Order: sequence, then structure tokens, then C-alpha cells
Amino acid sequence: MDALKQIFFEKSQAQAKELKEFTKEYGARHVDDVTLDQIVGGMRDITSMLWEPSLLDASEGIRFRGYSIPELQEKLPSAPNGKEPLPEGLFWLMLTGDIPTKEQVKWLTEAWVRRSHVPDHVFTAIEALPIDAHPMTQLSIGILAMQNTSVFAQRYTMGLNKSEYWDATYEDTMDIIARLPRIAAYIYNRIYRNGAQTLPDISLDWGGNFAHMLGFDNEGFSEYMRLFLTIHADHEGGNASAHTTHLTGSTLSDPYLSLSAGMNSLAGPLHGLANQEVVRWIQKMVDTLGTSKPTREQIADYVKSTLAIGRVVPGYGHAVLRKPDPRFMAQKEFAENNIQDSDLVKIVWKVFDVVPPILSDLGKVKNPWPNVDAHSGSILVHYGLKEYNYYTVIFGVSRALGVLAAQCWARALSLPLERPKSVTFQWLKEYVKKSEGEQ
Ligand code: HAX
Repeated sequence: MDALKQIFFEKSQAQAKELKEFTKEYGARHVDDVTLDQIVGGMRDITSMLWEPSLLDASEGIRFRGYSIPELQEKLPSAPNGKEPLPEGLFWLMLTGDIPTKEQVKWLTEAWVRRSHVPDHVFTAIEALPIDAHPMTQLSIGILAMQNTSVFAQRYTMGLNKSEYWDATYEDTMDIIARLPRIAAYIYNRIYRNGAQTLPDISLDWGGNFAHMLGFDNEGFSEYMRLFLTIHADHEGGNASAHTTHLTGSTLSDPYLSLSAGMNSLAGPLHGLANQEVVRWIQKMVDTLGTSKPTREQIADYVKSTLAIGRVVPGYGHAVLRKPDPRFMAQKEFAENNIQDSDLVKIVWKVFDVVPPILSDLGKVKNPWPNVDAHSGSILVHYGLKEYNYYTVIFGVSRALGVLAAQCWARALSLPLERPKSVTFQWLKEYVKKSEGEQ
């Protein structure tokens, strides 16, 4: 058994035992109360899932195993000559709860290199798609095309004992994460570089190699990639891509099927696709105004015109957060330190000044602040990755780290099939009538 698997095994088995005893003793306790608004309103804030890798606080933002993003930047190992955390370190942390050493992260980088071979038929499946299929569609199909190699599916067919589910899930998780950058880069080069593929450089770390395969051998871009891949990895379990992966996995669909489902959810404009929408929206503003250096007043008018035609301002608002997203702030800080002269980045900062008061004035927006997607596109454009339809794919590569670490935990803790209760409108009316009659 490899070192990471051994640590995960020991920790997760101990936690599974503790959880069983804990739920036996306290299982009947009430943790939450559900309002009619929450039933109709997309189940906001209903505490109803167990999710180990991270926890979100409405004001503080995300914490991965208790660590904030600035703490991760300080404590996780970075690349030689680099400052940003290596995503390998975050994966280790999410899976084990421990900050890894440099040696452990090096081992993980090498383990993913050894597992990174992508079977040829995966590329054939992607090639069968029209070139204008959205990159997220190509990513989702690329992941699905690998499903025939699922260790979980193969061992399940042969009669896998449920006490071994976690083991097969770990193997699939490691294989998928190892292969994803190659598939994602293949899609980029297929669509935007006339199929000119850059082969992997196995001397590089996971994020650095992804940047290299995208064709960007620029240390600034590689550092941004490491930061991007770290901060987008997880946002507790209730967000749509995490929840979809979890729900699908709860039927014992293997990690390939589950992750592909999660990616389809990430591809929606209210979720991960917002990162491409932000740049598209700013580009349209620049074209409409005829200047790449709009004033705050011009931006304010443009925001109002967006709202007037019944559209949302992309990159703003959040279902849980009630403050500027620390993932936005981390990217802002990266841009302040590394990008001197970008009109697009400056527009993003002006939008940050202008949008929150306008959204607040609407009186209905619960969080007027920027989310993770408000900044990333402008930094990618700065480094030359200008094809914004591709941005959500990078998000997807990162998100795999969190949702698959969570899936390992779900199998280790024997979390069951997920099955919430739904009701009809008629049921709600009768419920209200009955409860009023009882008063
Ligand atoms: N622009 C305009 N209106 C907005 C808004 C925005 N950015 N954010 C919220 N609102 C509106 C909602 O559309 C809703 O209007 P109606 O009552 O007329 O339907 C009202 O304000 C209340 O919404 P809310 O409770 O504040 O927000 P929700 O929890 O319903 O939705 C969203 C959260 C993220 C979907 C929402 O803020 C939004 O659409 N934002 C723009 C898209 C976006 O940036 N998505 C990415 C979110 C982060 C993420 O998942 N990244 O991957």
C-alpha cells in the first residue's frame, strides 16, 4: 500500500468507527429546521450533508481542513523558486487532514506522473466530437470515455466487499487526477491550436505540467496555475458540482461516472461557467463603450443596462458567501504583485468598486460581492490564454481534487444512497392549512 493510501486508510477507518458510535448516540438530535422558503428556494442553507475536505463560512469564506487560503499559501509546499502552493499539497491535506512535507508532495507529483497515461481511445472519443462542442462537453466525455478503466467498476463486478470500496475509489481517484491535465490540454490544443499537442514534461509538478501542455512555458503563468488549481479545488459539499458528484457517487456509480456528472453541473452559467461569462461580459462592455479604459461612471451605466435587460452581473453574488470571496481576493493580490499593465485587470478592479453598491440598491441580492469567477479570466488573458470558452475546463481540473477526495471519504465512511424528500405544491398548501388549524 502506498504511503498516502496507508495514512488515508488508518485515519478514515478510525473516523468511520467513531462516526458509527457518534450517530448511534446522537443520531436523533435536531441540527436544522427547514422553512417553506428553503424548500421552494433551492434548499439554501439546509444542513444535510457530511463533507470532510472543506467547510464554508458565510463571512470568512472557505477553509480547507481548517486552513484559510492565506494559511495554505504560507504552509503548503511550493515549486522550486515559486511562492504559490502546489495543488498536490492541498489534495494531500484534503484527504488526510495533514499538511504534507515537501517529500510527501514530491512523492505525490511522481505518483501522478506514473499514473498519467491516457488510453488512446479517450482521444478518439474526443476527436469524434465536432470541434465546436463546448470544451466542457469535451472534458465530460473525455472523463466518461475512461470509465472502462475504472478499478471500482471492475472490482465491483467481480464481487467487491463493501469494506474495500474506499480502496478501489482511491485507485480511481489517483488515476483520474493524474490523467486530467493531459485530457484538458488535449482539448485546448485540439480546439485552439489546430491539434498541435505539447507532450507532457514529467520533470514538472502537476500544475506546472498542465501549464506546459497548454503551451505556456512561462513561470508567471505556471505560478498562477498552481494558485488557480489550489483555490478552486473545493467549496464544501453543497455547491452544485460537488453535490452532483456526491449524489451520483452515492449510487455507487464509480468516480469516472460521478466526476463527469459533476462537470456537467459545473458547466452552468450560474456556477463554474461564470468565469467565461465575466470576460465575455467585459469584452462586450469594452466593444459597446469603444474604450478599453472605461471610467467608473461608464461601467456603472453598463451594469445598469445589463440588469435592465434581465441579466445577472456575472462573477457577483453567491448562494452562501456574504463578503468578498477570499478566492477573488487571493487572485487580486496575485494580480497586484505580478501584473503591471493590463487594461482588463484594471477593469475588473473598477467593476469591484462599482458593482456592489448597485446590486445592494436592488434590495434583493443577498451578496453583492465578487465571487471566485470575477477575476480569473482577466489573469488568464494577461498570460495569453484568451479563449474564454475554455476557462471552466481549468476550473474542472481543479474541482476534481476536492470532489474526488470527498468521494474517497464517502466510501470510507460508508455514506449511503442520497435520497432527500420532495413534496408537491398541493402538499405544501395542505401542510400550511393543517398547521394553521392546529394553532
Ligand atoms: N446580478 C444580478 N442579480 C443577481 C445577482 C447578480 N450577480 N446575484 C443575485 N441576483 C438576484 C437573483 O437573480 C435573484 O433575483 P430574483 O429574485 O429576481 O430571481 C435575487 O438577486 C436573489 O438572489 P440571491 O439569493 O442573492 O442569490 P442566489 O443564491 O439565488 O444565487 C448566484 C446565487 C451565484 C446564482 C447569483 O448570485 C448569480 O446569478 N450570480 C451571477 C452568476 C455567477 O457569478 N455565478 C457564479 C457563482 C459562484 C460559483 O458557483 N462559481 O463557480
